[in-house]
Amino acid sequence: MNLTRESFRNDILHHLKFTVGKDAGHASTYDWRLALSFALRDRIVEPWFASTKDTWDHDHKRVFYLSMEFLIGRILEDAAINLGLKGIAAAALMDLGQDFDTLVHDEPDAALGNGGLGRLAACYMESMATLGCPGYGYGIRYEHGLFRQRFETGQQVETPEDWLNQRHPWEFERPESNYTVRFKGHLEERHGRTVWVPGETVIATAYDTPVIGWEGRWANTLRLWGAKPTTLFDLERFNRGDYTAAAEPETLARTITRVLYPDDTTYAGKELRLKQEYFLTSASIKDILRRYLEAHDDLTELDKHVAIQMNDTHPALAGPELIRLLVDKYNMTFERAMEISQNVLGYTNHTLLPEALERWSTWLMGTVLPRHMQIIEMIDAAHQKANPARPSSVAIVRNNEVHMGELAFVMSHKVNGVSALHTELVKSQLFPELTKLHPDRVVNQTNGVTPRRWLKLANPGLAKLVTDTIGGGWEADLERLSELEPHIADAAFREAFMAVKRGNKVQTSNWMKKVCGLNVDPDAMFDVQVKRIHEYKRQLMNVFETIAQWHEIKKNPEGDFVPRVKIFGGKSAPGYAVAKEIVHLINDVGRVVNTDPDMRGRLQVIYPANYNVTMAEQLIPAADLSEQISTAGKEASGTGNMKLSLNGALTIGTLDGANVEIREHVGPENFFLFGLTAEEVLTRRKNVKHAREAIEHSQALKDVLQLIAEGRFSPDERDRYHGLVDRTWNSDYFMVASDFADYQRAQAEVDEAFLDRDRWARMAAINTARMGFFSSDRSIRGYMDDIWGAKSAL
Ligand code: CR1
Repeated sequence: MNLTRESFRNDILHHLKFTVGKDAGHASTYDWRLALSFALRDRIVEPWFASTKDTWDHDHKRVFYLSMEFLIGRILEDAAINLGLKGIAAAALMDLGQDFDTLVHDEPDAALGNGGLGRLAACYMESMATLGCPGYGYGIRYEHGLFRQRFETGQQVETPEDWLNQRHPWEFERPESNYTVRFKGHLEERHGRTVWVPGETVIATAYDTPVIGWEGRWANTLRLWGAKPTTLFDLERFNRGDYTAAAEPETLARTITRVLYPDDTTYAGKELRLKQEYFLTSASIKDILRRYLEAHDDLTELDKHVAIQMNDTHPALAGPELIRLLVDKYNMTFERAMEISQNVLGYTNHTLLPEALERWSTWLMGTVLPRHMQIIEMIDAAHQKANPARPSSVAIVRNNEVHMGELAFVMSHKVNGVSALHTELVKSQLFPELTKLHPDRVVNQTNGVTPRRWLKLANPGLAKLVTDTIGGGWEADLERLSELEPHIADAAFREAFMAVKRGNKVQTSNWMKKVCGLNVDPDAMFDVQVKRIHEYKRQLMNVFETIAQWHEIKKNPEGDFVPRVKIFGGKSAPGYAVAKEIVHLINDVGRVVNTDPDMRGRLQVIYPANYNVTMAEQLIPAADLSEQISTAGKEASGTGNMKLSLNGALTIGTLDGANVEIREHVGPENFFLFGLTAEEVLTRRKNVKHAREAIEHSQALKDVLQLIAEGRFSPDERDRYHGLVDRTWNSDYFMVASDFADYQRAQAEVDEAFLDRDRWARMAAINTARMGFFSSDRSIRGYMDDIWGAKSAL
């Protein structure tokens, strides 16, 4: 179908009239945005059908990615770019008196995730479509995504996110695709079989969003489950006038998909969360088997045609659920069912933090999912029997708890970590005993990010420079960025590279003026730390360094300082008091710094509220310095680190997660390394006085803690941070004190490098040129080859 500016204009007008129900004279930005989205969506439908048909016709192996989170962000521009229609769409809109960018900015983020884990799932969906890997994402259609963050007197306040209050133009509701999901009740033995008589049921209904790959050559489906009651309402009670009781079934169902749990680092043990996890898993597994049985009849061959990936342990009930269906519904023996399930399943581990590893009390599991509790015990017993050497300390069920990590490990043929270092730690620290029993099971797949969104869309200036320099095609072959390298010797190229960066910084300065009301100098160094607020990520160390810098300038107001804008972005989990205190401190320090005339042209702190995917697209292309400063051994991979480096920011970072590999790729001379290694952290922690000794050694840090303790940043409540200062002196589990001096040393090197504009330009350009490895296309190829046994259909 030949698409022109004129025909696309007509498509938009058609949808405005017939789908949105507005005429051009009375249409709002929202109406136009919907019309544009529908017109673009039409263009996805053909390749989407074609991909589905191709998969059926050729019986391609399908990959199913089960994830409690998909942090997609906006869809419109991404779809336009992948379809190659951004130019035509913008031109057609111009004819209609509308502005493409304005419509793009009207779209709310689909914020169905917390942070890296959810955003990784979104990048992987896009890469699978780009590579023609036949696949489906399965998730939950949360009514409310991640909360909105506001600051009130510097403190985080959460309000509900409401993306579904508007029409969501990208999805197709599939009321015919629904499954009953059961909870609670009891088990009965009937004719030698176990029968689960449920106590509660809800219906999972599918909502499909097509995911279009680069150049529209292939499209996959993201299937999100919504919950509906099995009986609409209790008519008898309604007629009696008891309206609340009458609505009970509806309330029960809607509660399940009401909200995304806003924490990615702690395990809460809440019944509702377990129900959500089972809801996702059960509906998805049933859907997978239904689709399989439409074309095959031998369930023992499932692994030849199906691969299921569990994104962390959240969908780890996939193992017991698959076994349950194979045994209870399809009459297979337990042993056979377990073997088949293991061949089909894979498990990605995303964290070593003990507080994030899911465990459920056997009581809760037995109450909510009685049949699954039984099957889990059978899995555990079978695994123990097959591996007599297995110590009881790694049993799936121990101390009256079901350990989801061990369950996922045992039920998978492959377990993967998300960076080289993390994978080694998964083997040596998290699952040492299980790795001994199954030495080939744990493999590495270093994370990646999609260059379509994180370069082409987010940084059009740099994308254009890349294309002008090495030609097109890098979008789907990111290793080609290395062809930039010879051009870096050329002064004109470096100029152009820096001009793009400056343009992005000017644009971001204007944006900051709008959202924070502050004038920011685009020639200052943009020093960026954007990610969830967590102690292990050590935003606190960054604030301490900011205070130290402020103090330096105060002591020497006539001195020469490299001007810096400290930019923070990120949300704290609502119940995470220590992280909220850090949020408060950043804002408190910001207020003092930003109103101090001595800081003018030298130091600023910017912390725009409500960091999300869209804000990341704004900030990352404007960054000069990328802060990747987690306590070594704690950040499984990181993906923001990749996005920033890809966009020409230099990293100051520890040897943690994927930083290690980024540094190897960009070269140690183009990376500001500091800090203890993962091993050194463990040794140092044995010294109970590690913090005290480090503070005694650093006058700067001592001063910082003194200033905070005196209430210099909280004059309205001088003792506000006494607890924080006290913890830093006396416990400091995340080693802020121990790494501080070396961090300051590295920051001084950053300043020096930044002063030499040309040297900085080389280093920044080299970062971009050497980031080809970190494309999520490379990651997905790794999964396809090493874990899924899936082939590209293209
Ligand atoms: C990790 O903390 C990693 C992402 C994606 C996070 C981060 O380092 O980049 O996963 N883990 O792999 C997580 O959210 C629940 O665990």
